[in-house]
Amino acid sequence: MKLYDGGRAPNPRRVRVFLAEKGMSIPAESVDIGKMEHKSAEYTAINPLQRLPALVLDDGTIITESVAICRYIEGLRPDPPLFGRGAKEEALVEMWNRRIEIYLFQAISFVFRHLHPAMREMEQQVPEWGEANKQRVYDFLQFLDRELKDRLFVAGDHYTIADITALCAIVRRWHAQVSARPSAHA
Ligand SMILES: N[C@@H](CCC(=O)N[C@@H](CS)C(=O)NCC(=O)O)C(=O)O
Repeated sequence: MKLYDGGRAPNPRRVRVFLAEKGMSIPAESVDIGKMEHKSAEYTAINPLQRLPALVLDDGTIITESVAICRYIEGLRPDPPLFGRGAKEEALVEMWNRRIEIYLFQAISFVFRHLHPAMREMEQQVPEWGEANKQRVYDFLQFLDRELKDRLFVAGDHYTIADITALCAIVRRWHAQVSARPSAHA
C-alpha cells in the first residue's frame, strides 16, 4: 500500500490525522503541490483529476477522495470507530462530516483559492466569489459554536472524522489573524 501525500494541504492532512488516530502508518510519497508535481504525467496516471491524496493498494486499486481513503482505513482497523457505530451514530457522523465539508471546508477553500496570491497559478481566481464565501464561513462558525455548547465533539460525544474535517478546514494562519483582531474578544 502506498499513500500519495500532499504536505501542508488540508485534504492529505485529513488522512494523516485519521491514520494517527488509528495508530497506523502507511508508506507515503510526498507530492509537492507548490511545485505542481500533482500535474506531472506520473501522478496524473494515478489520479487523472490531479488532486491529492491518493491511496494505491497492493493489487493496484487506486482510491482517491480523502473520505473514501479514510473509510478504507476504518475497514482495516475499526477501532477506534471514527465513522460512528450503529445506524443512528453513523448517520449523524455522515451528516456532520458533510455539513463541515460543504459549509466550512469548501467555503474556506474558496476564500483561500480565490483570494490568495499564492493560488493564482492553481485557480482561475474570481475574487468576488472568494469575498462572498467569507461571510458564509463566519455564519457557519457561529452556528457550529452554538451547536458545540451542548456536546464535546462535532458529531456527538466521541471524536470522529467530522472533527478531523473541521480541524483541517481551519487555516491556522487565517485563524491566528482573525483571532488577533480586537473584535474577536467581543
Ligand atoms: N475531494 C477531494 C479533494 C482533493 C483536493 O482538492 N486536494 C487538494 C489539496 S487539499 C489538491 O490536490 N489541490 C491541487 C489543485 O487544486 O490543483 C478529497 O476529499 O480528497
